[in-house]
Amino acid sequence: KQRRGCLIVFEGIDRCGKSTQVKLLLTKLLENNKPTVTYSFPNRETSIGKVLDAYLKGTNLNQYATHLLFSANRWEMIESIFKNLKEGKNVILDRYAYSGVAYSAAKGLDIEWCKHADHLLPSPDIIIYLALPVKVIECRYAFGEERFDNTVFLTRVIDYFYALMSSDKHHHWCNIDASRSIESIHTEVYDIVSRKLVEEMSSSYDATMMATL
Ligand code: T5A
Repeated sequence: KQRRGCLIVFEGIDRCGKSTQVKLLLTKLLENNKPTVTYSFPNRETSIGKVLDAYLKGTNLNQYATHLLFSANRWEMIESIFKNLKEGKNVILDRYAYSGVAYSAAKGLDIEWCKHADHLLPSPDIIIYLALPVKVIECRYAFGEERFDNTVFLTRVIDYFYALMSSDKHHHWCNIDASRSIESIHTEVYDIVSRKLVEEMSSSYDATMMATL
C-alpha cells in the first residue's frame, strides 16, 4: 500500500517569513530523501493569478468576487496537489484557505460565507502559523508595496487567524514564534515536521480529513 504524502501548510501575515521557511524546509526534506513539492498561493502565474496580482498591486475588484478568485486559484491546483500526495510526495503550501478566510473576513466579509468556497479542499496534516507582531514586519523588505501591507488591517487579519486556530477541532496547528532568527525557526519547524512524517499516513483521504475549514 502506497503511503500518501503529508500536507504541510504555512500561514501568517505578510512578510512574516513563510517563503523563507518553506524554502529551507523543502531543501532539508529533499536532502533527507523525502520527496517534497511546494505551491504558493496566490499562484500569480495562472490566468486567475494574474488578475489577483493586478488586484494586489492596486486594481479595483469587487470584494466578494476577489474572495472567490483567491479560492478558485487554489482549486485550479487541486488535481496536481492530490496527484503528488497520492504518489507519496509531501506537499508544502505557502498560504492556503486560512489566508483566504482571514484576509477576506478582515475586510468585513462574513466569516462563515468566506469558508464555503474552500470547503472540501484537501485537509492539511499540519498548519504552521508563523506568529509575528505587525510592528516587526513594518521594517521588513518591501513592506508597503502591496494592498494589504497596512498595520491596522494586518492586526485584524491576525485576530482572524487566531479565531480560526482556536475554533479548529480537526487540525494540528503549531503556533511558532517567528520573531527569532531564521535558523532557529527552521530548526523548530523541521523538528515538528519530521515528527509528523513518522506518523503513519493512510493512502487516501477519509471523510473527516476533507473538513478543511
Ligand atoms: N491573500 C492571499 C488573500 O487576501 N487571500 C488569499 O486567499 C491569499 C492566498 C499576497 C497577498 O495576498 C493576500 C495575502 C497577501 O497580502 P503573498 O504573495 O503570500 O500574498 O504575500 P506575502 O505574504 O507578503 O509574501 P512574502 O513573500 O512577501 O512574505 P513571506 O513569505 O511571509 O516572507 P519572506 O520569507 O519572503 O520574508 C520577508 C522578508 O523578511 C526577511 C526575509 O529575508 C525577507 O526580506 N525575513 C526575516 N528577517 C529577520 N528574521 C527572520 N526570522 C526573517 N524571516 C524572513
